[in-house]
Amino acid sequence: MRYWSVLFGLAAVLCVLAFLYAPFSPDWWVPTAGTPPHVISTFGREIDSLFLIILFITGIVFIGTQIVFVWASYRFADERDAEGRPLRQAQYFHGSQRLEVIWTIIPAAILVFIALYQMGTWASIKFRSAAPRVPPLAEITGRQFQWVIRYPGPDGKLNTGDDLFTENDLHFVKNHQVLIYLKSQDVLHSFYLPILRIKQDAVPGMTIPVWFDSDTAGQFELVCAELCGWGHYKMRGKVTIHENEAEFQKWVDGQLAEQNRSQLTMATPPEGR
Ligand SMILES: [Cu+2]
Repeated sequence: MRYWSVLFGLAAVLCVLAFLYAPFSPDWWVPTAGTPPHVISTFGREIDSLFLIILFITGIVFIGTQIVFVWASYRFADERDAEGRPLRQAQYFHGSQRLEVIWTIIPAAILVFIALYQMGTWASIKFRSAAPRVPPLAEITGRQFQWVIRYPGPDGKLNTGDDLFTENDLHFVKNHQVLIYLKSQDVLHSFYLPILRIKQDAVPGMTIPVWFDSDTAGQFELVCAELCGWGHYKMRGKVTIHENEAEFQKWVDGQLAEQNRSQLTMATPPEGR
């Protein structure tokens, strides 16, 4: 049955074509900001280059193993003579220790290489010592099922009476280092900004700093990447990256006015009562 080897070969060719096409498709991996650039943050570029290196290594291994696989299934296909007897006798052998050592050491070496190679990127995204020394933009609390975002009010300080609250609505300014504090009120959530390649679990009882930047203004997605209950899908927020500080401040002022107005109407009893 030589046909099988042809089928396996075609499947492998299809996979490789998909690999090769992927980087040229605008939404090839996670949402992107048009083409080019695929990615709009410092960490995003580092993460994507790590991703490409791993894709390259696994791609080479895939192509190599598929070639051997297709060749073997073609070369050693079951063949019979006119009377239906096999042309070849199967042979048993015990395996090769040398080969096993080789194919254990090579993947181990590749894993060690990747582990060491990504350390710098990991440190710059996750080590608290790498956090930018800037005042926090906001405190973001995940809860079933929304992101509650608390910005400092006019006094510029978080956790004071004049803070601004929004739901699922994150704003910041492009080309600025952004620092937020991440919390959870109930269960595990995961703060995920796909366009910036930022993902961090929100853990009940912990306040976790998260930092990022963006070199492009626009509107993108903020999602929860941890199945956190029946309404998990509702934890989809909007990220607005403003062109400049003034534009951002205008938005903050508008929201603050809105917030104060609604608080006033709540505090004032309706007429005639
Ligand atoms: Cu969630």
